[in-house]
Amino acid sequence: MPAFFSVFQQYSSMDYGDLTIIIPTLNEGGNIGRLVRILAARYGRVHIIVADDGSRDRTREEVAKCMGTADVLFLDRRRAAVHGLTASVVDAALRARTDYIIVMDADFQHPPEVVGELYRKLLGGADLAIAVRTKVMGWSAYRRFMSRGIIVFSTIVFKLRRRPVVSDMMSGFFGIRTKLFKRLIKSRRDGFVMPGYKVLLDILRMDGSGIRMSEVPYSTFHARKYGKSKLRPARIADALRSVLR
Ligand SMILES: Nc1nc2c(ncn2[C@@H]2O[C@H](COP(=O)(O)OP(=O)(O)OP(=O)(O)O)[C@@H](O)[C@H]2O)c(=O)[nH]1
Ligand SMILES: [Mg+2]
Repeated sequence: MPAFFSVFQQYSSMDYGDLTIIIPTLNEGGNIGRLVRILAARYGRVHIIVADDGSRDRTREEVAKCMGTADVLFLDRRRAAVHGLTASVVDAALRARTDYIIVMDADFQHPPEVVGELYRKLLGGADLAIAVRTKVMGWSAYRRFMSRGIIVFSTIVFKLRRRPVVSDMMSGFFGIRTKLFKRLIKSRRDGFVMPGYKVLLDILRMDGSGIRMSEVPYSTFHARKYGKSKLRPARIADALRSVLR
């Protein structure tokens, strides 16, 4: 049998029923419906939680339209005490009933096809599987400089503190064993910078010892097709908090 055919068979026969994909959203009406449909079509029995922080556009309606074809839960955090990407992901993770979780953005900067690779790493024994950007197309020089700077800074700080480092410390696209994630949330809740958006950094900072990590490289376009960027200077301060807490 040709090699490519056996790889295809391996992928097509995989069961994703033990996986929950968490997607934090804030005004992603132009992206979320298409993303949920693509994930459901590609990953069969996968569970999806859209953790929404009070979008004022049609995000909720777009998710509702998918409910017939996808196993998707709209987690309405409009009235949550703390808003933020990390708080939303933590909230959704506590509701996951599967053994594995993958966290990804709604705006297609995280390619849906990489989800399968991350899941295979988790099934293969990784506690934490991180999608790492090898090439980002479409970034301004300023954005590239800021990203590089904070990656270098966090790597130095983590090495000095004997914390684990990965090649893309700022990744927001990763998979984790649900048990590990819930244990961290319950025992080290104050270790998460809840209004922040660097949940992976928080996890690495808290529980480095002995966790098995694996990386999946990918390249991406960083220009959004729909919707506005939520990148603000306050976010950079939150990222620094995640490095230094
Ligand atoms: N629940 C929740 N989701 C958020 C919040 N801020 C951003 N998001 C979502 O988190 C993901 C990442 O946010 P982005 O704004 O794309 O961040 P980014 O990729 O660094 O910036 P861009 O270059 O503009 O895409 C997207 O799915 C957003 O909709 C928030 O405060 N709460
Ligand atoms: Mg984005």
